Amino acid sequence: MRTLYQFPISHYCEKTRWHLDHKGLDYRVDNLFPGFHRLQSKRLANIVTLPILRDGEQVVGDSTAIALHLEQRYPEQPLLPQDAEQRAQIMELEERFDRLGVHVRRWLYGQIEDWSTVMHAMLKVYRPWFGLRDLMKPLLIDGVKKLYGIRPDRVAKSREELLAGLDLIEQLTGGDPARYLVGDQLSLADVAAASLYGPLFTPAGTPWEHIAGHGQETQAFLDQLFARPAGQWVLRRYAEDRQRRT
Ligand SMILES: N[C@@H](CCC(=O)N[C@@H](CS)C(=O)NCC(=O)O)C(=O)O
Repeated sequence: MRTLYQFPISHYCEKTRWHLDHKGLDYRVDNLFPGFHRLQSKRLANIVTLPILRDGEQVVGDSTAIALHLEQRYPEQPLLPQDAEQRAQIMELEERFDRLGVHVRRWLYGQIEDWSTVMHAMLKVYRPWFGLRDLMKPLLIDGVKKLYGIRPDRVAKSREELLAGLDLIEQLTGGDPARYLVGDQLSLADVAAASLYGPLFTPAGTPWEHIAGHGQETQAFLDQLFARPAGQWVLRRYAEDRQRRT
C-alpha cells in the first residue's frame, strides 16, 4: 500500500497527487500537522518538507524525486518521453518550475490580509483536539511568514519571478493554451507548471478553491493573470489532464 504524507493545501503535494492520479495508482493520505510534521519527515526521509511517499518498502521524499521514482517503477502512462533531448528539456523545466513554486507561494502568502479562510483550508482536516488546533493558528501564521520569507522586498521580487514563469509558459506554448510545454503530450514539465501555479488560478476541485484572504488590488492583478494565455493554459491543463481518484 502507498501512503502520501502531505499537507492538503501544499502545491508540491498537489504535484505528487497529480502524478499518482495520472498513473491510476492507489494511495492513502496521511495529513501531518504543520510544524510537528518535521518529527515524522525527518524520521521517514531525513528531510523537513512534504510530500513524502511511502511505496511499499521504499520511502521517497521531495516531489521531483517522487516523480522520477514513479516514472521508473510504473512506466505505464509515462510523463517522460523516450527521446533523450526532450527528456532533458522536460527535467530542466520541471526543476525551473519547482523553483518558481517558491515564488508563487511567497507572493500569495504576501497578499493575505485575512488569514481565516487560509487557516481553515490548512487545518480543517485535523481534529480540533479540545480547541488546541485553533489555538495554534496565530503561531502557524507567524511560522509561515518566517519560514517562507514573507517580507515586502522578497514578496515584490517573487512577483517579478512568477511573472517571468508565466512568460515562459507563453513562450513555450506560443500563447496557445491547448499546447504542451514540450512535444505534444502531457509531461512532468506541464504537471509541475500547472500544479505549482495552480494556487493563483484556483481551479475547480483543488484545495485552493475557497481560499480568499486578499484585497481588491490583488484581485485586479489576478484577473489580469487569468486573462493571459498562461492563466488559461493552467486552467486548461486542470480541465483536460488532471485525472482524479474517484
Ligand atoms: N522541493 C520540495 C519542496 C516541498 C515544500 O516546500 N514543501 C513545503 C509545503 S508547500 C513544506 O513541507 N514546508 C514545511 C517546512 O518547510 O517545514 C519538493 O518538491 O517536495
